[in-house]
Amino acid sequence: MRALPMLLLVALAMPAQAAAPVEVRLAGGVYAPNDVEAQPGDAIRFVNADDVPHTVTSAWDGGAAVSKVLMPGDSVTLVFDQAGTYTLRCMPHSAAQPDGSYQGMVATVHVVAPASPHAPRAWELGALYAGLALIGAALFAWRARQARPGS
Ligand SMILES: [Cu+2]
Repeated sequence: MRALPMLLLVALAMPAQAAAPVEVRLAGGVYAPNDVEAQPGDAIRFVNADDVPHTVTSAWDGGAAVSKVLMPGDSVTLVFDQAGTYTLRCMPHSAAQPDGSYQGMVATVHVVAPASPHAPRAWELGALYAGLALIGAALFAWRARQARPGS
């Protein structure tokens, strides 16, 4: 029965799998894949593998907005720094809907921050500080004894 906790410890200690660079192909009038999960800082490469031009156009407002025309064979790499959900569309092959969404050649990128396996928990920090306080108290007591004349 002792093997089970050991196996769990090994599994917890395994480093997170490094994310492979994500490539989205624009082919057959669709983004493939059209639903991508990424972590903040990940780069996603969009490659036009079709024989007609497409665009990679952000369907959001703001500083990171992008619109890039990709001729056949062209590519563009976008880095997603902020967590969030991002909709990208091809301008000639998508259409705005009354509710503000888009139909047609559309891709969604979900940027999700991973839960850090190495972030210290509150009780670990507490134990660390308690240990440091004990060491400090022991040093203080030792110094006090050394300084006492005639001891
Ligand atoms: Cu297109």
